[in-house]
Amino acid sequence: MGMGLGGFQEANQLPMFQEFTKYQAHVDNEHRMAELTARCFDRAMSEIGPTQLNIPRDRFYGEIDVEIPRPMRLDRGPGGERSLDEAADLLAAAEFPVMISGGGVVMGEGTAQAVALAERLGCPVVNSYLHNDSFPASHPQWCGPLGYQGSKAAMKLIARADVVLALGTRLGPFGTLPQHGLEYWPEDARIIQVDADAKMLGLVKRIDVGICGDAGAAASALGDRLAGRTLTCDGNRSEREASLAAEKAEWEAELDDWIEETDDFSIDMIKEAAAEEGSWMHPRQVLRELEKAMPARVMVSTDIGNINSVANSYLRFEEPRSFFAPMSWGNCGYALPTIIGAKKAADDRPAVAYAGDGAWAMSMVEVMTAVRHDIPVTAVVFHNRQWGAEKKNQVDFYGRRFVAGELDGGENWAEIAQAMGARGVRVDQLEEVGPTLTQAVDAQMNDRATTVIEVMTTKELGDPFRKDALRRPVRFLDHYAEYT
Ligand SMILES: Cc1ncc(C[n+]2csc(CCOP(=O)(O)OP(=O)(O)O)c2C)c(N)n1
Ligand SMILES: [Mg+2]
Repeated sequence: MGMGLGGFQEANQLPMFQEFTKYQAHVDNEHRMAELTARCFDRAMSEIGPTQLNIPRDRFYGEIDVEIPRPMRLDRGPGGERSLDEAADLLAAAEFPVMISGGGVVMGEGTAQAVALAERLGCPVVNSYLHNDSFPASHPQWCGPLGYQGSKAAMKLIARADVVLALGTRLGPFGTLPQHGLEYWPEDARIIQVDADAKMLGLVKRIDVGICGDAGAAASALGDRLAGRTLTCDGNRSEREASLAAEKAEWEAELDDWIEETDDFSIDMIKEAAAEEGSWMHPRQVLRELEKAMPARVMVSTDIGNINSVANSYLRFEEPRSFFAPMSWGNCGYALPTIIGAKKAADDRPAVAYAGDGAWAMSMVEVMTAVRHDIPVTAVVFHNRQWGAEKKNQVDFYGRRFVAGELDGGENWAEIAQAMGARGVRVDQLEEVGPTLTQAVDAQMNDRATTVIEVMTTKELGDPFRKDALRRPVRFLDHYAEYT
């Protein structure tokens, strides 16, 4: 009744949420409450994203007599016959096919179908960006994630592809950009893209065949079309398997040896840390130790930041719905609240969140939510005393002109966690990293304890998010002349 009069907490919420919802409904009349509520859920499922139901306060009161609609769930098929036939022919003639397994495989619960098709093709399988749980990492054909801070093995193998099957992925820029100095996207390859959302087909990358369908259903339809056929790539299967295994072994060895960053800034930071009081670990070494100590069936959420991005190379999963990342939305403060939600949904699985110290400070009050509501989780906080990801841009593009990049308040995140009723452990010795994670996960599963593990790291920085998004500035003022 009072809309537009400036009452308490009045704001027009629809425009605020418009940009990041798939559908919005406003309840103008309580008699439409059930219909619009149902539509919001149906659209969230069919359009695969968030929807908003906007209910003015006074619409909550009153009695209505309606039939509550039953959920409507799309039965998504494999896609059109013509596009599936064309795709099957391309795959049958491919010398070096490569599969990208994306989030659509996870959301469509199509892992088994993706595995079966990959095995028929004997091809390398790479994960799309931050969908490391879209193919079992122990599978011999798994090569790791493509894109930012991804696997060199995945990139080198896809670079050789003559046909790419992009299964359930929008092929977003973050996941297809050059990385580790490799321009790996196979420009001359024939690209087959499968996505449940037609608007994603051919959006970022040129494609040859677009299949609008469910990733799992499309994989099995393609498998059916290839059954009984002799494929060109059957002829070179053993050579392809050998090069796949060799690339994987080489990348693993490189990760084992990649203890510290070697750019000028990182070298300076390592020296600085050595001269400082206290003990500081190399982020990559910590990530490797955490990886080794990850329990079976773990769910991991990662935040946005430099160390969290580097973590991409060290996170491997066996089952879908194990990896939660803010994706291209990129919101700091994502990991802890997300893992609390995941734990609530899957209480029988260990739940671990990674966050940088900056992002942690944006979100850590939720430790109290975990404690108060008995939703035990384990958080790892990378204490590098800086907004590292932002500073990386200032290193690469602005001559180390740091503006508000330091987080040097001397906080003790372990003690802050204890003050919120959780357990808190500070770790500054590499050999303690794995055992501390193991203990915290045991406490989570057996004593329902939430633990914050604070790991003390140097200020080394890995590659930045989007080298392509920044350029060196032209300085017109003497004051800034040296900052280029
Ligand atoms: C809500 C929000 N605010 C700001 C940013 C911009 N941002 C991206 S990464 C980053 C730095 C993160 O620092 P930290 O969490 O300490 O991780 P580090 O890079 O040091 O590993 C910031 C501020 C963002 N992505 N989201
Ligand atoms: Mg930080």
